[in-house]
Amino acid sequence: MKNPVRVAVTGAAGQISYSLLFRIASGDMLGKDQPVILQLLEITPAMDALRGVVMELEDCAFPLLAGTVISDKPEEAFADADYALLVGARPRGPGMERKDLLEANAAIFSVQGKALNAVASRQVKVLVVGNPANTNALIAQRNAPDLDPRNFTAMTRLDHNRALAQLAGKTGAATTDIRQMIIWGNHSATQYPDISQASVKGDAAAGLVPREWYETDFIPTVQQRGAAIIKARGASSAASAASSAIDHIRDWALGTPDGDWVSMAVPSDGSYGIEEGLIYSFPVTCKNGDYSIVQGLEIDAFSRQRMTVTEQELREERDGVAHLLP
Ligand code: NAX
Repeated sequence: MKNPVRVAVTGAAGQISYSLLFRIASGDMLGKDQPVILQLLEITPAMDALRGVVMELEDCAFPLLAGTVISDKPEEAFADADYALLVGARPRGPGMERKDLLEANAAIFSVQGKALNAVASRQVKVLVVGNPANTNALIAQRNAPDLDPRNFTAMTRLDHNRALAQLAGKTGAATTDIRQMIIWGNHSATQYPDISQASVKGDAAAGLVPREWYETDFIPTVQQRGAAIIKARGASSAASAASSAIDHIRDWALGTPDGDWVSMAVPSDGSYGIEEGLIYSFPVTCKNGDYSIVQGLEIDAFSRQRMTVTEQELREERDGVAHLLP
């Protein structure tokens, strides 16, 4: 058996974590041969609820769960963390403007970025799930100057998986028949789900579905899926978000399959003309615990326009919290 790794999760008493923690502890994320120590962060008023979650984790008697730490202090929860899944965030309250939401979260993620910088493993892999995920990841990254910026990512894998499900449904295929889906940009309604590179059982996806369906049904359905779930369920996506977080870290740590890629929001290196430093979702391949942005894809005018819209939104979010960035 391998030595245990430390996995920090914030917002650990929330609804995504209620699904996520059990999947991590059962080995779905890092493999059935990898013991884990969970290091769980919550705000002080949620510590009792968190103790209840830990009781349930104990009661599962997971063979791979080598320990559990709970804390309301980021420096304790992130100590020597190999992975940090930043799920907790400030939700939008009544009367709260987008700007207020950005600022409230900037405060949380600057504190957490500093704590990661101080105490986490120097190789820590960070996934931000809490919204606005891309900009929260940017804030955490900028507050962690001693860590490699490439180790800060945000989650667009749920959008990627939603896109796979929509295309599979339309073409009567299985999601596993689809390769090379892309989500570009922000995890928000401006994201651009792009099927121009995708194939279904080896055939170009764009040739299998009507263009009109793609533009007026597929793209808005994927963009608005989160809102549709809130409307139907009365609560935001939780199990699917947890499942996608598992997928994101698993593929980053253990690699993507040959001939395919996944979508991850990562610091732009200027690829495809996207402003350097923005946390922007790209197609990536992963190997040996590292990712590379897929290069050389042809971008037509339709795609370029949508990629720019979502880039512009990320610029505006960043500029909205510029006074809080070091
Ligand atoms: P919940 O409100 O159920 O849970 C959030 C938890 O975070 C709460 O228990 C809260 O006490 C805790 N928390 C708040 N501030 C904290 C802090 N400073 N440190 C530690 N913990 C803190 O929300 P849940 O449904 O679990 O969603 C969590 C976040 O994921 C939200 O921001 C949500 O918008 C976001 N999502 C992101 C998705 C993505 O694809 N990137 C999809 C799903 C989800 O909407």
